[in-house]
Amino acid sequence: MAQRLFFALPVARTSQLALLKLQSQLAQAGIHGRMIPATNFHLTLAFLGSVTASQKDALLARLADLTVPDLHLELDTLHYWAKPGIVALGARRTPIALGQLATQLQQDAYQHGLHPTRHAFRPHITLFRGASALLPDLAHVPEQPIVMTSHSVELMVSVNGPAGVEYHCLKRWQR
Ligand code: 3AM
Repeated sequence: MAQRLFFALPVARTSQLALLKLQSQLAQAGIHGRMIPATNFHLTLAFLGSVTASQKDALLARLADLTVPDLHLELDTLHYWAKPGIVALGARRTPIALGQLATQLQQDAYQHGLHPTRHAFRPHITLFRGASALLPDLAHVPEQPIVMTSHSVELMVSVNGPAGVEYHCLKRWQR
């Protein structure tokens, strides 16, 4: 059976706490939508779409020696994408190593018949889905960047559990 897979950076507990604080600040400021639970916070590098067992085995063999750089990112700006109603915390500046890693994984997917990514990589962590438009007075939120450091990349599977979508790590590459 095929699985819905994506590559992501996990979010460390300290960053999760800062993101939860920001989420409640945004909710109090009037953002209505589904709050993403902290266990689902992640930074997507490449979405692979529906992947069969044999495609997954081939992917894991190809990427067995994936090099994970030290990744350090300042999350300092809010994004709002109207169609899915996503409110996300993003980065004004994409570190070169992070952009290269995302491109490598997206190109690998494309070259092997998996989901093609058609838009430029914009690192972000989704905080709300199905949200109403951002209020103008949130232009200066967050007041302080949330610093994210990562030493690992994860291959994640998205499954529909009883309480909604759940993400589980299938494989982790450590620096
Ligand atoms: O919350 P984010 O955006 O980080 O990016 C989407 C999502 O994470 C991406 O996969 C992640 C886990 O669901 N994604 C989902 N559907 C997608 C699609 N059809 C998609 N990316 C591109 N096209």
